[in-house]
Amino acid sequence: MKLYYDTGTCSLSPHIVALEAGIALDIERVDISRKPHVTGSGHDFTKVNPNGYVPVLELDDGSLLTEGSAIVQYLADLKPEAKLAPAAGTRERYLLQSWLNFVASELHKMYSPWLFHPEYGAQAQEVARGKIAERLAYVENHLEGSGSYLLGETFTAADAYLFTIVGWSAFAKVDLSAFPRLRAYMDRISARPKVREAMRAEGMKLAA
Ligand SMILES: N[C@@H](CCC(=O)N[C@@H](CS)C(=O)NCC(=O)O)C(=O)O
Repeated sequence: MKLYYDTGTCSLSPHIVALEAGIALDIERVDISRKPHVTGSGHDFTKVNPNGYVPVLELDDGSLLTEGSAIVQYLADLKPEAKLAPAAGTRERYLLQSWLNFVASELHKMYSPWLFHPEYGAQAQEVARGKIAERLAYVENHLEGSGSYLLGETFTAADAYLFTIVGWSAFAKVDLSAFPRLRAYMDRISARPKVREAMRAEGMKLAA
């Protein structure tokens, strides 16, 4: 299996899930800052994903799976014993999907494009930061009752995704000082050996 990724982007989430699950994964970088997008091996990335974005998972039979929320569930279901996703059909699985969708639509797409494209201007960025702060307050409140992770004491695919997106905060100038539980959650996840391994493999800077 191969994951098309770019360093520190949302594709870090499936990368973490694969390593946490013990799944051997080839990775190929796509420099999404360069247009047209070209894969590390020199191929036109739009042939892989016509939408031009990572992550994309290429399965061993050559078929392709896109959309991070689907990819992490696919990977998690390959190794149920790793408990990265509750069993399909259970109420807990719907809670996982609820969080994945929350992160995708309420956070991921609020940080990006607004905070990564200066051409939107300072006013749009401040509106986005305000909306993100509201959503992070909701997460902060949830973490008060949930335990160490979003679904309780077990790290799941939803945590890999939330960690990845909230990890953009310093770059995007999103202030986390009002969210002590969220900051402790980020520290807890960034200390996980497989999370560090994924970040190192992508060439990211690790906290001491
Ligand atoms: N809907 C997609 C969005 C993925 C996405 O936004 N990927 C960004 C990196 S975080 C990207 O590759 N952007 C490059 C582009 O759109 O050209 C998903 O949830 O997987």
